[in-house]
Amino acid sequence: MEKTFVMIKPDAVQRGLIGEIISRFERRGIKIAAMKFMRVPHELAEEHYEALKSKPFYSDLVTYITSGPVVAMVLEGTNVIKVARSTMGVTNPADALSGTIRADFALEIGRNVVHGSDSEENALKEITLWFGENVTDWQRNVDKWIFE
Ligand code: DAT
Ligand code: MG
Repeated sequence: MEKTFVMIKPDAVQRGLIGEIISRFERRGIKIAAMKFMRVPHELAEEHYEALKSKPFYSDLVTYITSGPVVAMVLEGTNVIKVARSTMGVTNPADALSGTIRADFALEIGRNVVHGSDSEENALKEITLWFGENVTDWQRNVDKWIFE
């Protein structure tokens, strides 16, 4: 079963959207494998967004992500990397499809409320960076009604 790293960003936490966002993943059938509420240390933010270091918006991005607590999660399910991102919507909320998290709760690219890993390689990297070995392997009783 595939796993991905998802983060509820500081704007969503401040706006009281944690429950709403987690509900959307839960209702879709996605399983939670790890979760923590935390302030992001500067070095962790820099490492997380290392691939974007040369971008003009990089320092704003690091400031944003360290500006308040976040909820970091590992989610699990069939094709969950792709499915979590489609539940979130595209990067710029202005272009996101109605019904996605970013379209329903955000307006601007620099306040787009959630993060989700974009590939198997990055999912593995981000899960290790944020959680190390602290990911819970468990069976849900409803799994047989969600996974074929
Ligand atoms: P995503 O978060 O959809 O995977 P990304 O990895 O390309 O998008 O970028 C990471 C974050 O950086 C994104 O959520 C918001 C910010 N960002 C991306 N492109 C941007 C841009 N052109 N201007 C400002 N912020 C941007
Ligand atoms: Mg990305």
